[in-house]
Amino acid sequence: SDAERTFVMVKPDGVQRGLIGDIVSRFEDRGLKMVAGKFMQIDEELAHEHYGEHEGKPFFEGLVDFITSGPVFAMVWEGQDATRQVRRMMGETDPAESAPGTIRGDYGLDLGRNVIHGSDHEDEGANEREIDLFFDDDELVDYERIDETWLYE
Ligand code: YYY
Ligand code: MG
Repeated sequence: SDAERTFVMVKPDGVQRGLIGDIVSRFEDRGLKMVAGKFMQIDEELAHEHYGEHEGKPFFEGLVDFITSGPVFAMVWEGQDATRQVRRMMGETDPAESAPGTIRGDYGLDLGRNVIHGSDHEDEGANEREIDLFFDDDELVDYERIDETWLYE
């Protein structure tokens, strides 16, 4: 398998609403492997770096206020085609446009409160950039899941 790593984060609304466990379970059940996880508070500087591509847009200040408003659960997930598969499981950016069965489609109604972040698979290298921004190298753990030989041909 061509294993790939992607950055995922339960946003402050997801944490406050008690959705961490469910979201982690969805990725675990899919066969993805968690290789890093950190419960943390994002400060203003990290928020600006993480969402730098959106600086200047009308929703930017609200987005920074929201993402710094409470704890988040940052993770790195590994697996075949992980970045794209996580985005598919998340749904669309707007929960109102997200299919039921997706995370945003099951748990959100409002664009500005969409529960989860995942690296953009259409933005080359976004996954590695975001992993580096949130985690030190020694926070990423190499190990095998017992079901790995059954998950991949
Ligand atoms: O990658 P993704 O989170 O799906 O969407 P982005 O276009 O990168 O926007 C980041 C974040 O900003 C989005 O999750 C919600 C918020 N946002 C917003 O509040 N209003 C918009 N018109 C667009 C995005
Ligand atoms: Mg994005």
